[in-house]
Amino acid sequence: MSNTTQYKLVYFNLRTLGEPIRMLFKYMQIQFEDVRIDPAEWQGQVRTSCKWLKVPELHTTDSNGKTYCLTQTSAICRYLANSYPTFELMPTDPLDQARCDMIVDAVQDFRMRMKPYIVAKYFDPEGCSKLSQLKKELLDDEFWIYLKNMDQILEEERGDFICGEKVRWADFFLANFTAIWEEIFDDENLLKAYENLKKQQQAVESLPKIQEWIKQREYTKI
Ligand SMILES: N[C@@H](CCC(=O)N[C@@H](CS)C(=O)NCC(=O)O)C(=O)O
Repeated sequence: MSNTTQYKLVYFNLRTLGEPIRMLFKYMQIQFEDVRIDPAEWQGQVRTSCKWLKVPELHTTDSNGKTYCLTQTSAICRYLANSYPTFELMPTDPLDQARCDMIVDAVQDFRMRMKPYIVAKYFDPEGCSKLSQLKKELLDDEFWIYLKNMDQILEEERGDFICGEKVRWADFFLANFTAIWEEIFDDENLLKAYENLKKQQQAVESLPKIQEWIKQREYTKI
């Protein structure tokens, strides 16, 4: 991969699915254009200009001027990890690769499950009335199973990260979402019973380049 490749990330002014990609760029110190769409402008031409009517999109231009538009967050993350092997963000062991995919897919499943709660909390002016019931349904039902299973996957490894002592691409994804979950449920003790998840989040946030990025980035609720 040429280091003259240019990157443009298109996403909303949110952390959610854009942030794991931004963190990868920041960790590897690779320049990228961080385009943030105003949600008010999303409907209409901005939306239809997106290949699959969804963001994130990663536009790349290589040193020969060839351009690509990549979609699907985990595909973009894996592409970046594979493009710069010196950072060892893509594990070589197939089991570790599966561990990364398993965690990221579980987070994505739960993200979909949470959508009604997020819409009620942040995007529906009348959502307040439904919020406590939706929160109860999520927390009483599946959420703890997801947290417990992910915590156990981390427990199997002797290190702070998903695959042990070395940070991998999926670590940015997981740490981003556990931090968001603590905030959207207004509960800084959400991970108290899931020590391995908390340790993983803190290990990612303590990486010097990530620490620097967290200090400088604009705060967004999700
Ligand atoms: N599977 C896709 C999901 C992308 C997605 O759902 N993006 C949302 C933002 S988080 C979006 O574009 N929503 C606007 C819409 O659906 O109109 C991925 O992982 O990138």
